Amino acid sequence: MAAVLDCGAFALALDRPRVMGILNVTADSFSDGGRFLAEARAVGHGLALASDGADLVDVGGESTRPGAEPVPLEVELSRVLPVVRALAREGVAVSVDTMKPEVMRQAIDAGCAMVNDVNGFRADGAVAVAAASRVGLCAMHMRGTPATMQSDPHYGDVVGEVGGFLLERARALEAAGVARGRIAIDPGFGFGKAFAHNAALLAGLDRLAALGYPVVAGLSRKRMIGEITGRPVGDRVAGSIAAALLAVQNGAQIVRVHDVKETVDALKVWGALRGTRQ
Ligand code: HH2
Repeated sequence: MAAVLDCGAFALALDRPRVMGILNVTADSFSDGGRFLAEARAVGHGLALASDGADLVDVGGESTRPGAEPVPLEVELSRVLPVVRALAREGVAVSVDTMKPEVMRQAIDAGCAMVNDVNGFRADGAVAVAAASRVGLCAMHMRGTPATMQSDPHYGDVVGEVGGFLLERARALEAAGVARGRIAIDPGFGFGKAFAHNAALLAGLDRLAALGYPVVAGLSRKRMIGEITGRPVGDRVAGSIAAALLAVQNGAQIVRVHDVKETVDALKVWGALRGTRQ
């Protein structure tokens, strides 16, 4: 497996777990205030995530929560591009969370370091845009669409099926000319998965890592954490950190989180003390 994830202008060394900080530029996150205020707040938050230790800042302009409705192209572009440009100018490694090839293309022109596609580069033209670029690529597994994905998902061997899908997507990218060292894979916790499926995927991350691509895991504040702790979304930091540590222990190289500072500290302690004996 590559010791480095090639993200164009950035080389992400995978000698220790890396943290992708989440920056949502969605209507619900920044509904109050005008567009300038929303942009300024988004950029400020992105810079704060980077100074808290995020190796990548993942900018998303379309919510993919279960039941979420798609956002029109122009709206997504107007939310995402100014933020990508401003953060890239400050030297932040920006990842763009989008399913739309046109958003990918313009975000790449604006200086992003990675494209993170929850749809696994399945949209028409997505693989071609990825192949024409030099940025890092995260291909995620999702069953169905955000509007429908949580209606009674079924799998036989969830780890095998998700792994098969991710390998097929990675090979589709490589067949189009993408170097293997630019590709990361993500099982997509909560995307068309019931609790038991998420739990099996977390336990089986080593099988996904064995496919030979760095594994990204996004469990932060998700419903699964709420189901275990009984806590609302705003009160899931400790639960999310426990899940991030388990993900890393089981084979993930990059964790996608809201609470960067806390997760970075937890990973430092885990990294320094694991394996030590009395
Ligand atoms: N989860 C969400 C969005 N993007 N990307 C990757 N690679 N892995 C994930 O698990 C993942 C993702 C969830 O999105 P949403 O529900 O919109 O909320 P948030 O972005 O705050 O996590």
